[in-house]
Amino acid sequence: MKMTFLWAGAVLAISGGAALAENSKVCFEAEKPGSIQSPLKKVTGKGADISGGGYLEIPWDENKTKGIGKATYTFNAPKAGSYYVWARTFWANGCGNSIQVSVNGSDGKILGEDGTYDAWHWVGGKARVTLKAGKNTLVLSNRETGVRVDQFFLCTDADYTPTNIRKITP
Ligand SMILES: [Ca+2]
Repeated sequence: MKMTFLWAGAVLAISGGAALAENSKVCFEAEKPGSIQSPLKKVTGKGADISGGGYLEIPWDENKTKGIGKATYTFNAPKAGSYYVWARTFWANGCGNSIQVSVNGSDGKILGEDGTYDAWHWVGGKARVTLKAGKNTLVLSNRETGVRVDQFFLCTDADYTPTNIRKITP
C-alpha cells in the first residue's frame, strides 16, 4: 500500500509541472485606463477591427506634446511569473511608430519601431516584465505622438504571437 501512495504522489508532481508550462495570458483594453493625462485620450471607435468599442490615442501634433502625459492601468494576472508584453497598435504615420510601457515600476519597455502603417497590428514579444499573481500596474508613457493602442496583452510563452482581437481576461 505504501508504494501505491508514493506512485500517486509522483504522478501528481508531474501533473503540477506540466500545468506550470501552460501559456498564462492577460489581456485588457487600452481605452480603459484607471487614470489618464492629456494629451492622451480615449477614443470611441466603431468597426469590427477595434476591440471594446474604442482605443487610446496620443494624437499627432508634430511632436509638440511628445513626452507629456501618461495612462495608468491596473490589471489582474492569473499567476506570478515572467511575461512578454504586447500591444495592438495603429501608427498614423512614419513619424510615430512606438510606445513605451513600464510594468510594476520596471524600466521603460519600447514596443514597435516597425514599418506597418495604417493597419492595426501587434507589436512586442521581446521585452519581459515580472507580474505578481493578482493586481499589477502598467503605465503607458508618451514616447511619440500619432499612435493608437487598442489592447494590451501579456503572456508567459515566448513562442506565442497574438493575432486579431484577443479575448479580455478577468
Ligand atoms: Ca480597445
